[in-house]
Amino acid sequence: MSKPKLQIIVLFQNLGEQQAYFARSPAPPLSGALVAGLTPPIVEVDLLHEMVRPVDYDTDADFIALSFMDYCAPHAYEVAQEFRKRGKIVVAGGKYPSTFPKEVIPHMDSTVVGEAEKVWPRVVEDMVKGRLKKVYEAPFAPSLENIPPPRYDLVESDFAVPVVTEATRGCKYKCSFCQLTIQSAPFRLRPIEDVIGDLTSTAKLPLRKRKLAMLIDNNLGGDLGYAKDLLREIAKLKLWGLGTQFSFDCLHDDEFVDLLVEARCGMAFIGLESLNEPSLSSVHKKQNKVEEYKELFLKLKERGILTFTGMMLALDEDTPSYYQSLPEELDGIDPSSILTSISIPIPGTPFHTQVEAEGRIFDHDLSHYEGDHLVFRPKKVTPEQVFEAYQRINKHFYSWKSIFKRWWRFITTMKTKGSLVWRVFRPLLLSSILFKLSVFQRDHAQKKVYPVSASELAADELTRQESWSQENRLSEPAE
Ligand code: B12
Ligand code: SF4
Repeated sequence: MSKPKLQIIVLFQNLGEQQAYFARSPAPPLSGALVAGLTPPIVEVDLLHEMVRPVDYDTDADFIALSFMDYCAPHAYEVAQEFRKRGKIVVAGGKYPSTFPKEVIPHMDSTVVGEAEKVWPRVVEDMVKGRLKKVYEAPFAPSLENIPPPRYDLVESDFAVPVVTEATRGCKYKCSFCQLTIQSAPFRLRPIEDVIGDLTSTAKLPLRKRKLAMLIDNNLGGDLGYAKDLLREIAKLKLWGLGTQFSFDCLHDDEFVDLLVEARCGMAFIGLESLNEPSLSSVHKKQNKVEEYKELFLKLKERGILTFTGMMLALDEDTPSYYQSLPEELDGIDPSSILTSISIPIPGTPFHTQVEAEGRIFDHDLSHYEGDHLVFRPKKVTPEQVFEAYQRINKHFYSWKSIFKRWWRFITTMKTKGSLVWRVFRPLLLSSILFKLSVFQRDHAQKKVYPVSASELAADELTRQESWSQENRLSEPAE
């Protein structure tokens, strides 16, 4: 008899306009492959990332598992409804269902609250035996030992880097806009051998995919001693390229930076967020020091590590004059690529609590909380100024002239040690990553940012005053 089929869907959509938008990011998020890896073999498993292909309502799957974060929740409810109309059993999990379960539960057959590892095998068993409960609560901040390897073999071939994993969970910092501040789980480490196990459980993939990997930790450098030991082990794998992310202050530690090179790290995502000290203070991002940005980013450039950085607009201390000088200041720091986003008051964060209490949120449509819409009034700049700054910064940063100049600066500054083959191969690989990343970000910046016009703002205000009622608001985040 054939097994029942489970399809895991990781939702991803910008819902700001009529047509769907599927991002072409090089790597998938981890949740789908991870949940697939945790699934007991009593079901056949399939994995769909909406980042690269649309949801298929005609699937022959019996069960659907949806993974989503905040801004996709309204979309998730529609997707669940469509599947349930077709007689499928729909289960939800992920950051948003874990934070606001009361919002999600009515839309699903079952909702998993918290991290999947300890609870998912039981959910699948109950699903197959027809005794699914409405809610499953995972233990808070469980140990991260013995997590089975993610099912990279199920990840769509569109992703250039299917091998993503995480070594740690959580972060020791408390930036007020960050999702991690909501439930404040302790910083946890996975056994190094488990992480290496993930990075080597790739036999079913073609060689070019086995040799690239991403550690998608929130902050790999949360425990630098552990991070260094891990990087020493990763170095032995002789990957072609490793991407990772960590907080800016880790760059003070030369040994850590050198070990990144040993582990063949080619790209580091670091959230600079702002070049305006008062704006950084306003969100408690104390570990970032603007006067150190240039010098510490140069350390990475010299070692041949591309810097990809998050830049937030509409922070409370942003001013028109800061926006005016930002493009040139960014040129001085010279990150390889930027992800500019409009600050999101993620529900449940201290930042959200503050702007909500001050009555500054004018757009409560959760599908707009993706970093491309302005949903609240910043203190010192107008919505028009934010939108204009977004456009100007990206136009300047992602003009072909700037992209080529940046590439040239990178390639002429980086030094590579090792065999001749490696010294030739590495700059070629990094150049290709730099151009791909730039084209992706350029495309996103051109297509996906939504202006708030004065009349829209006024209409939003009116709607808010007239019809925004208490029951429309989100419940408190789960304890
Ligand atoms: C990869 C990634 C991305 C990718 C892909 C995201 C996507 N939409 O799929 C990209 C680069 C596109 C991205 C973009 C953004 N991201 Co992002 N991203 C991440 C990152 C680094 C890894 C996600 C991941 O794979 N985590 C690991 C998995 C295992 O964790 P998890 O998803 O929570 O899964 C666990 C549980 O939630 C649960 N679970 C999850 N799914 C399911 C499903 C089922 C059925 C079950 C049972 C359980 C379950 O079990 C899992 C294991 O315990 C996280 C940071 C992090 N390390 O988590 C940020 C993070 C998710 N991103 C975040 C943000 C803010 C953004 C942006 C809004 C940033 C911006 N301003 O532009 C944009 C969103 C833009 C957009 N249009 O999507 C925030 C949170 C967002 C939120 N609202 O909750 C995070 C947490 C970073 C942070 N510290 O604040 N991101
Ligand atoms: S350093 Fe990054 S992961 Fe840590 S709290 Fe701040 S934004 Fe979140």
